[in-house]
Amino acid sequence: MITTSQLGLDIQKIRARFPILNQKVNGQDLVYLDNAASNQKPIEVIQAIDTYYKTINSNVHRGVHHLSQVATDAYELSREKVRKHLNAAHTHEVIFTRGTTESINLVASGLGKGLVKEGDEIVITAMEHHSNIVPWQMLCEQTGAKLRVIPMNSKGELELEEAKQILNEKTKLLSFCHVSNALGTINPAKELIQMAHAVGAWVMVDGAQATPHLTVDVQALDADFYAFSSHKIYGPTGIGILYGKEELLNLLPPYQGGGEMIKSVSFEKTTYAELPHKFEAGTPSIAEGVALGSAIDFMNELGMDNIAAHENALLGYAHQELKKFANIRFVGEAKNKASVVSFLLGDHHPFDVGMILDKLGIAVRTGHHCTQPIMAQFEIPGTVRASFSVYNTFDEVDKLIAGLKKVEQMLG
Ligand code: 7TS
Repeated sequence: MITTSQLGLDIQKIRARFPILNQKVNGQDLVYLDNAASNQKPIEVIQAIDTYYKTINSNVHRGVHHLSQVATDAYELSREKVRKHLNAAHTHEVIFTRGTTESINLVASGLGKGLVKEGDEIVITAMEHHSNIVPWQMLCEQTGAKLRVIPMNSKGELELEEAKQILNEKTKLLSFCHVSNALGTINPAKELIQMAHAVGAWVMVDGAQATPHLTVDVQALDADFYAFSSHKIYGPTGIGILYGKEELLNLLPPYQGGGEMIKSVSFEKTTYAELPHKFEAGTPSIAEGVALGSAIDFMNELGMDNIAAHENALLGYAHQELKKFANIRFVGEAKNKASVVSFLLGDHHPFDVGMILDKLGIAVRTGHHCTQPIMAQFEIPGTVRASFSVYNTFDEVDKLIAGLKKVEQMLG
């Protein structure tokens, strides 16, 4: 058993910053391995929300009074932190949304207002979360455009040769996950973006599972749109980001109408605010936005490379130990993977495995992970998924393995 990270981070010290981890579940120390669904929050993020409401709560972009200005500054500082984190060219290319799902819907809905027409094609991949399927299906239903899907092989890697055939001059947009939530596959984002740009298509990247683990540089990738959720990167729920290139965000019509997003309103004509406010109707999640900035500070303090190195070590160790089960079936065996291991143990239903692990205090995700087409391709009802964050330990991987041995004893 390896007890500490050999990679420069003091994991016990990091764990101490996550109050939620220090608890018993069903009489056992909590082992939280459902990080791909939502990861836990360090004390700095929790305190940022507390401090916000205790000291600066006020509506943003409105008042000349002191609190409103301080709240606006704190909220806008977070936007700048996100810009820097993604290496976006401009702060106004960073739109606050409710999360990845809303970011994708914002773009799909905007394209539906005259930018996508019958005969156009929208391309996604076989490994998308429902959030990156359904909005495009709705857009296609509405406009008569056609949805096309880049297939993947049995390891859970995209078929790039087929992608070249599928992308063509009719393709209006390619949208794909940077990292798959169910398989852990890291997709070759830059290559896919180049392929789509070569046929004149725009590209949206679903970064929900990449931003917790990888350094993302939207300019180096040349992504047109990039979406992620705060709650998967140690930040609060209810807030996320849509990055978009300025010229494309200017082309897209507003998503929702209301306060904040206008320049002037009369009953005859309304004009819209400049970016980013054009896409931010209504009072936003201010405390959450401020706390997202603290989550980004947390990740930068640790270093994205250190986070990735620790998580990769955990993933490697988990694979090595899981392989020792004679009847394990891995779902997702791509060469390039991040932080997720999905598997089936014999013919035990994932729910049964998950329930027994829960009795042992071990939280894993079971089911289809909002990726039913992936499960259909592999002809399985779902998987057991363990996913790692920086605070997880090798000891916790050992507990997972011991838990699975118990599952075998109980279920045969
Ligand atoms: N895209 C991917 C790749 C995701 O993993 C998720 C959430 C979403 C989009 C949607 O993010 P949201 O924050 O807008 O809900 N994934 C998961 C998961 O794997 N288990 O629970 C949620």
